[in-house]
Amino acid sequence: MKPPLRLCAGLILLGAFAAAAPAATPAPASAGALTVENAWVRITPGADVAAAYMTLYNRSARPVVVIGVQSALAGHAMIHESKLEGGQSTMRPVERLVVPAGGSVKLAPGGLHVMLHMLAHTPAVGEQVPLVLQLEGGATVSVSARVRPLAAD
Ligand SMILES: [Cu+2]
Repeated sequence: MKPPLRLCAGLILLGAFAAAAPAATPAPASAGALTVENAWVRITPGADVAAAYMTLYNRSARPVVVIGVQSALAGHAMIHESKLEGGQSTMRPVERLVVPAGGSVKLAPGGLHVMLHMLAHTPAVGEQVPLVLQLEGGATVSVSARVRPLAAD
């Protein structure tokens, strides 16, 4: 019952963000080809880990590869992918996240996410969490991800 609902919620959230764009969201970050939109963080109260989600758009004619991520808030950050295996949700690190030429990759609950470990503090709802994506070839993309309430997904 959850996957179809999640899709609907995602579309509604996108709509809400589009409507609020001029005032409430920072300008999209980009380093050449890669643009990041709708970045947000989900926290778990009392935990020293959190997950960040976003959509990566590549408007160039060549693939863009994300090879790492850092955050001033987290002692360690990496890209993970959640998968259901034998009825259990497992996570594995993603060393190279390829955003295809002219395409996009969505990091969303239940799938790809940025795992933030060793948080300096648990960020409050509404706080902006800084992230830096490291691209193959040496470029970086700075992203500001807003902490949403737990029920946001
Ligand atoms: Cu994870």
